[in-house]
Amino acid sequence: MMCRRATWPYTPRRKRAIACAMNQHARIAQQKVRIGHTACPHDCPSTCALDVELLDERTIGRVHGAKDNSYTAGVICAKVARYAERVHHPDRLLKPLVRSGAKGDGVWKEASWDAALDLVAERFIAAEQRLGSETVWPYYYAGTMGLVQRDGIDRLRHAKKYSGFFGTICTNLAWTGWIAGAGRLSGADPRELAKSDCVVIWGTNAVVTQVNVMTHAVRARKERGARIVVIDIYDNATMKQADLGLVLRPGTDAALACAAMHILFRDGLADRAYLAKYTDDPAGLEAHLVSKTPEWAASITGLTVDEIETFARLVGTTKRTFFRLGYGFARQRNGSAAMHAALSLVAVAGSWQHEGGGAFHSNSGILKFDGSLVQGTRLIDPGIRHLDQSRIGPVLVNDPGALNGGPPVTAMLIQNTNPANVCPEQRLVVQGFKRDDLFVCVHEQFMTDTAKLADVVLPATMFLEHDDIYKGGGNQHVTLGPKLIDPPEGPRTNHYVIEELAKRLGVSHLPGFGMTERDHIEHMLKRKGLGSFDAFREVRWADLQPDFETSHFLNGFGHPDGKYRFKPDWTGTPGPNRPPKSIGVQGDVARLPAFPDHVDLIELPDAEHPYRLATSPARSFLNSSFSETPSGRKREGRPELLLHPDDAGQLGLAEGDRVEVGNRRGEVVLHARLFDGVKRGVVIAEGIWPNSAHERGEGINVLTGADAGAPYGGAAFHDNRVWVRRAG
Ligand SMILES: Nc1nc2c(c(=O)[nH]1)N[C@H]1C(S)=C(S)[C@@H](COP(=O)(O)OP(=O)(O)OC[C@H]3O[C@@H](n4cnc5c(=O)[nH]c(N)nc54)[C@H](O)[C@@H]3O)O[C@H]1N2
Ligand SMILES: Nc1nc2c(c(=O)[nH]1)N[C@H]1C(S)=C(S)[C@@H](COP(=O)(O)OP(=O)(O)OC[C@H]3O[C@@H](n4cnc5c(=O)[nH]c(N)nc54)[C@H](O)[C@@H]3O)O[C@H]1N2
Ligand code: SF4
Ligand SMILES: [Mo]
Repeated sequence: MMCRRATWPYTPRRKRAIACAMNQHARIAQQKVRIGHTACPHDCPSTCALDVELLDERTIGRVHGAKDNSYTAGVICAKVARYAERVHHPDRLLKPLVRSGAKGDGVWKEASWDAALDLVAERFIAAEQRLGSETVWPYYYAGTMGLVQRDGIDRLRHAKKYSGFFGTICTNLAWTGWIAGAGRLSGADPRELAKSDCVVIWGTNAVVTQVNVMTHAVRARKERGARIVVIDIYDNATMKQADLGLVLRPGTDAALACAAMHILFRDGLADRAYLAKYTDDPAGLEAHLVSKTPEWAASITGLTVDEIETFARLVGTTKRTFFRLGYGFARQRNGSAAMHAALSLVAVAGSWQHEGGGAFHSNSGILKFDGSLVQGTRLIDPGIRHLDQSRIGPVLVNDPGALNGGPPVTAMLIQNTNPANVCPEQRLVVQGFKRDDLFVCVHEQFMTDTAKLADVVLPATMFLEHDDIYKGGGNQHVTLGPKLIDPPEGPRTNHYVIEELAKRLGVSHLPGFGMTERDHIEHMLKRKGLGSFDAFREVRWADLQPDFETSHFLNGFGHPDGKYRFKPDWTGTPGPNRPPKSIGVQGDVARLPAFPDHVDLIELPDAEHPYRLATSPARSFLNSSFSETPSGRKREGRPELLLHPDDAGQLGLAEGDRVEVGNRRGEVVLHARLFDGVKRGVVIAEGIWPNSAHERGEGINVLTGADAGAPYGGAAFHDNRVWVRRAG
């Protein structure tokens, strides 16, 4: 049969179908409904505990935040509250599809599950026979954060010695900077935000990306009169809530941090007793900072000296200052150094000693589960080459450097991610996916940009339809997500696909295979001392926050000597994001600063590219997800470029004009939105729209670079030099 092609815009028929489903839910919701308990599976630091209205065995109503979860506190984002739009969407994939035209043509033949899986296994075996096991590259990310459905693909790749996956796209620049200083990826209890007197929200658009941060921050303001500071590159939704909003130039946060530390030392506000006890070289730092004056930082950041002085005095005189450090400001080529500099300010102020003070970025380091069975970690062959997730473009066009000495990739299984849309250097990614000698199987919920380029598409269940367990990144809970409704006829779980392929590929006898989702969850819970699946279902979640001393590093930071490092070992610090041997340290490590400092390791504007572009998140989308739901699409409107009115004037652009944004990697057409909450020379494109929502069918990531950030890799999504001009 001929299947659907691109689905934009919504046809009247689809709109009617969705409206009809929503009305039905509204009607039924009037009656008393059952509530199911689960966790949000999406790639969002909040990992909210959810109460879901269950209308019948197959249908949900509204989704609510669990009121009795101390982090979620009853609040979730609008996009998940309306999850009925997504789970009951008429465009969900329901049948395995096999390509029957040219790649990307949108002509498919339906297949049975068995036939589709047989075909995938056959092609994987043939590829392996031709070029060895490393020619197969399983590729996945965090579309679901469930430990079983997300990580099971690892078990298959380890068992089969397929190419390794170095997952860099999101966390590497940020985590590396944090761990370089603190030695461990954990921090003050994020609920302590509510007990602070000053909350610094740094490089995260929390209102949009992790709304629960605001719940606790606003509580501090209401109950204690706390001041909220927001540091970003534009006056975004979070800054609108701030008492002090600092709009700086992208990639200059380290300069602000250094000047603030300079002021604390200068004015006797540095906590010298704390520094002597807990840090590696406070005297060296102080000497280094002598030249890092507010005037120096003002010229780099574009902030006024007054703004810098005000900020420094506020954090230096408010003991309970809580720094909530986000990912966004680290998505620059100097992002690891920026994260480290911001964290160093926390140490100089001595904020860690106080309840409601200190800093938080991620709890990944405290929420470890035993991956021996689900990920098959015992099956790892250390000799297998790894490939960098963010460098999929260069990998797929056979760039020898990106292939790390191994064979070209000729077969892929993709779950929980949409690389043809979200990865940098999109032109290379798409060109690679179109290679005739590459076989790609995509397991998906929707016909994404990546699925459209596949050879086989398998329909996937959604989180409400399968069992899993979730750990928070931005909170301290591990939360159960049991199956609450039956899936429609057709979609199957990631776990099913991995198990079925394992059988066909001859590895199903190895440890970790042959277990159910529940078996895996129960194994992990038991190893962690959290009891059985059924017992955990009753309690719903566990709070794994370590005690105050540990959380605030008062019994030592994570390095062997227990000290915070102002002088990081940029290439020798261990951590979860350290590159495997076959990849090694990345980027211009020689330019990383010995002490916290600003380094111009960013795409500086030049004559051809006078503007700096950031690709910040949109409120109603979550990465590449939710662009399919009608309310999300409606709220976001169309792909736009925020630019300063004076820049627009100079370029002869008016509100709504078509504008071309480009660089050596490509060009994209957007619509101009004049906005004075951004520095001149900086432009913002919010949201990763589907490629098909753009004029030429190419998305914003045509403009972003796949060169790995220093020292441990990562994609600098907000660090792009571009030209901006009226579109022809
Ligand atoms: N609604 C929504 N929620 C999301 C997502 C989404 O796409 N949409 N994505 C999810 C994912 S995967 C993640 S990792 C998290 C990320 O969430 P965040 O930690 O919030 O990180 P980002 O979304 O990358 O960017 C946050 C902010 O950093 C700003 N920024 C960019 N460059 C700089 C800089 O140099 N300095 C400073 N100070 N600020 C800068 C951006 O303009 C943006 O306002 O959010 C998750 N939640
Ligand atoms: N320009 C620009 N690009 C960016 C960013 C940016 O800020 N700017 N942010 C980057 C970041 S931080 C990240 S994390 C990446 C994320 O990019 P993606 O990994 O693409 O993000 P998601 O939207 O979370 O999930 C992808 C897919 O997983 C599918 N999925 C969800 N659950 C399941 C499941 O149970 N089974 C299967 N088989 N599929 C499932 C969804 O349908 C969705 O299509 O994007 C990066 N790209
Ligand atoms: S805020 Fe994040 S974790 Fe919470 S419901 Fe929304 S997407 Fe899910
Ligand atoms: Mo992310």
